[in-house]
This record gives sequence, C-alpha cells and structure tokens, in this order.
Amino acid sequence: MRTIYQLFEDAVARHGDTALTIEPDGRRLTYAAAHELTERLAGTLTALGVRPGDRVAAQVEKLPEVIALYLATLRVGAIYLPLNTAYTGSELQYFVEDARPALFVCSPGQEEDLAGRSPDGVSFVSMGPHRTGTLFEREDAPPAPPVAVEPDAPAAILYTSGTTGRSKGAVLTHRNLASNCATLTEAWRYTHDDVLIHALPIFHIHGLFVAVNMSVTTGATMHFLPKLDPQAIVDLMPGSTVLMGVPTFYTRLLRHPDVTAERTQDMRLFVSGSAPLTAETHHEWRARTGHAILERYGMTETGMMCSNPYDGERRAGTVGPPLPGISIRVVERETNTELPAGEVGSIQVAGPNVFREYWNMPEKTAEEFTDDGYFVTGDLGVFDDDGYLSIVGRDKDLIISGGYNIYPKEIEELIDGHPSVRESAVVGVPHPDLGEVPVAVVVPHGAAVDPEEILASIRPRLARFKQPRRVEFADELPRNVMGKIQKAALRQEHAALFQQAPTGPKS
Ligand code: MCA
Ligand code: AMP
Repeated sequence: MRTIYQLFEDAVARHGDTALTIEPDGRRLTYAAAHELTERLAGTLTALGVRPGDRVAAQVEKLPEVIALYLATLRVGAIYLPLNTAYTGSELQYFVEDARPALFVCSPGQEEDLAGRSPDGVSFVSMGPHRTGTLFEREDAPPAPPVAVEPDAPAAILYTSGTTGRSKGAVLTHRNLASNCATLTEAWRYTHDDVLIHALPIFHIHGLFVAVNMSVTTGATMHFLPKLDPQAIVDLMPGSTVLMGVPTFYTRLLRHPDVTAERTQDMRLFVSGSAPLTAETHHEWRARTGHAILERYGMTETGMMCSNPYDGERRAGTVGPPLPGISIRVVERETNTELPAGEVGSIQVAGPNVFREYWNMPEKTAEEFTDDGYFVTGDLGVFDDDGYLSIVGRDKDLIISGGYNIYPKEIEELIDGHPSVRESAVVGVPHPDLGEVPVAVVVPHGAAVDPEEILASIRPRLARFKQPRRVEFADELPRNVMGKIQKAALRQEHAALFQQAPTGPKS
C-alpha cells in the first residue's frame, strides 16, 4: 500500500512544475515548491521534538502552507489533528487535554493565551499568511527523512462530538486515508488534468481528506479560496473542472445570475455532501447548468461510503450505491437483522475506510461496532431496488448546519447552567440557507428571561456556528411516557421560524 505521503512524492516527481494551489491573488505553489516546504517543515517538526506517533494539532487559517504542514506531519510519522477555526478557548482546552499534542500550531499572536490554558508538554508555534509565524523561523533545522509507517498506524485524529457528553477523537489510519482516496479518485475519474475549485474549510474530511488528498496524490491543481465566495467561484468556473461543496454552496450559487450552462461548460463535475441536498436544488442546478450534481455520503469515522455514479444516473434525493470495496447494510435496529430494499433502518458500514478507534475511549469504540465488525453510523436509510441508498433521517440527536455538525447536548448543558433556566432542549429547525439551524426551547424557573441574556452567557464557551439562532420559551417540554423529551414535536412546532427569513448568510 502506498500512503498519501508517498503518493504525494510520486506526484511531485511527475508534476513538479504544476501548480498545487493557486490563491485568489494569483500566487501559485508548485508541487516542487510544496515538496520543498514539506521537507523543511518536517525538519522543523522534528527539531521541535515531534516524534512518530505524536499528535500535531493545527488551528490555523486556510493557507496553502497548511497542506505542507499536514504532509510534513505524515512524513515524520506523526498524527495530524486539524481543528475548526471557530472553536473557542474552552472547546480547545478539551481537545488539547484529551489528545495531548506534542505541538500545537495556531495563528500568530495566540500562542500565549493557548499555552496558559494547556497542560505541560505542549509546545505552541504559529503560522500566518505569507510564511509569517514562529513555525517558519527555524530555517536551520536539520532535514528529517520520511518515516516508514505501518498501514494501520494512525495518520490523523478528527474530533466529532457525541450525543452524550464529550467529543470523541476519531483515529484514522494511513490505510483509511489511502484507500478512500484511491476509491474516490477512480470513481470520480479524478486526474492530473483536473482543476478543482476548493472553497471548503480544510479541518474536516470533506475539504482535507476528499478534496486535498485527491489533489496531492494525482498532481491536480486547486484554486484555493479562503471561504465560500460565490462571485469568485463563478469567475473561476471557466478553466476549472470540479467543484466540491456542501448543499449551501449550491443554494447560494443558484442565487447568482451568472450560473449558466455557458459559464459551467468547462466544468465536468459538481459534488455535494456533508448534509442532505434537496431534490429541488438538484433539479434547479440541472435546469440552469445542464449538470447533475453528484451527491455522496460520508462521515468522519468512515470517510466516503456511498456515491452516485460518475457514469450512469445520478438520482436526486439519494446518495447512490456503496462505493467499491465498502459494505453497507440497512438493519432493523433492535435485532440487527438486515432489511430488504424498500425498508427503512439503521445504516451500518464495514471496509478499509472505517476508522480504527476513538482516541483513548475503548468502551465508546466498542459500543459503536456490531459483533460482526460493522460500524453503526447513527443514520437512518433505505435502499431502493437498484441499490441506491437514501438517507431518510438520523437515529442520533444531531443538527447539521451548513455542513457543520452540532450536537444539541453540548448546548443544552451550557444553557441549563444559567441560573434562570429550569431545563432546555435544542432542536434543528429548517433554514433556507444553512439547511437547519439550532433553536433553543427553554423552560425558565419563574418569569421569562431575556433571550439575549441566555445567549450571552453561553457565547464565550461555544463556537459561533453552534450558537442557537433563536431562543423560544415554553412552560414545559413535551415528553413521551418514558419521560424522554420529544424533539420531533418541538422541531415541528418551530418548523416555520425561518421560512420568511431572507435567504442571506446573516439571516
Ligand atoms: C458560518 N456560520 C455558520 C456556519 N458557517 N453558522 C451556522 N452554520 C454554519 N455552517 C456563521 C458565522 O459564525 C457567522 O456568524 C455567520 O454564520 C456568517 O459567517 P461566514 O463566515 O460569512 O459564513 P460563510 O463563509 O458564509 O460560511 C457558511 C458555509 C461554511 C459556506 C456554509 O460554514 C462552510 O463552508 N461549511 C462547510 C462545512 C464543511 O466542510 N463540512 C464538512 C464536514 P456571525 O455573523 O454571527 O458572526 S462533514 C464531513 O467532512 C463529512 C465526513 C462529509 O460527509 O463530508
Ligand atoms: P460528520 O460526523 O461531521 O462526519 O458528519 C457525518 C454526518 O453527515 C453523517 O452521519 C450524515 O448524517 C451526514 N451526511 C453526510 N453526507 C450526507 C448526505 N449526502 N446526505 C445526508 N446526510 C449526510
């Protein structure tokens, strides 16, 4: 098996002069230059004490140099731990205490504050635009040769929140990353000739292990945009070939008048995932551009599992058949018996893509696997007679907002800590721009509290994207006979909250 790092070196040998990334200001990083920087950073990591198996955490802006940091981490046999830039101090503190990285790469100016909140043994260095930051100051570090790794050794840890309590670090191996990347490259016919418009964040599977891995291993070029910017994407479409996005990308792009068949004629593939793409968006995109968006299904613990076909029918509202080499079954949850096509059940997956374990949580890992080795996704789905899977709901209490996962429990615990709150429930409510957004339903102790006061109390401790967009009050929460809060009823009750809202990002 060739690892992602080895495949990157193969691509460098073949396509050294090709641009790996092109930034909006036209700056290009060639494969040869990216390799040189990777080698240099590998030397720096080693000089800073990073050893094989150590964690290298990164909470940094989206910069081409971050790709070199990721590859350098793999080169020295360490474990890459990317973190959402929206995470606040107390969220970060948890990740650092749990993963105990040897090195934490942050944005310039944040070292001291972060170091003050962290246990001993973690070093902090910074990385900013145009090679600023302390990480780039160690020009004299001796070179560090690539370290041979076992296929099942950890390559990355990505934190994913849980329905109960603490976030779990999903440990992904070199085999996980390499096998999923090879499968997708083949399935989507991705090659050196591709020019990808990359506007996703690079701290998640989608932007990093789908988009970046497929590019660095094939020698393709990425237009590297700091964030979703519909105008910039429209401008880049001529001369580009592929776009990967969450559904919000497509709904926002559809509001741009220049998204037409003519403008998209060089593009060969539009991919959507991370959240459900409505059939309406799929059809509208097709009508406007002539392209059928290819929807696929994945998860942090499993990488990509299903994909609509490259050749053949891309069916709106489905995520397509399982990818080659990956086994998916839909089972009846209580008995774990496999269900025939047409029946809704719990989705389980097995294959070389499935993660190794949750970091330091053997019991949690065991809980999420069946006796015969399938991982329980927590999603509900149904196969049709042609083997296409549709995701019809979630067995887990999860809100997906603009492709980001939000676990209500984390928010409820913070709100319940407010002295005027008796209890609360956070539910996902339909939103025209972000798919769904969190809304808090609060039962106060006595007289109603100012919603702003509740929001202000949780703000410093919660990433902005997780913060409820609205606080609603109730005398009590609906419960079933077992005493469990009926979230479906709350979702229904508040379903129209954002229907009249303007569809801009700030609504
Ligand atoms: C930003 N905000 C959000 C979100 N993003 N609120 C809720 N949900 C969000 N996703 C808030 C900001 O804090 C800000 O609040 C306001 O919305 C506007 O922020 P801005 O930065 O302008 O937002 P944006 O650039 O328009 O971003 C929206 C976005 C972005 C394009 C939907 O969030 C995005 O790129 N999402 C993709 C996430 C992703 O890659 N998911 C993959 C993970 P205020 O105005 O109050 O300051 S899932 C995965 O990897 C699995 C395996 C899979 O299958 O792919
Ligand atoms: P994460 O835990 O951040 O990796 O998000 C994974 C979850 O996103 C899955 O368990 C699904 O619930 C959801 N998801 C990913 N892709 C799709 C899709 N195409 N349609 C519906 N849900 C999706």
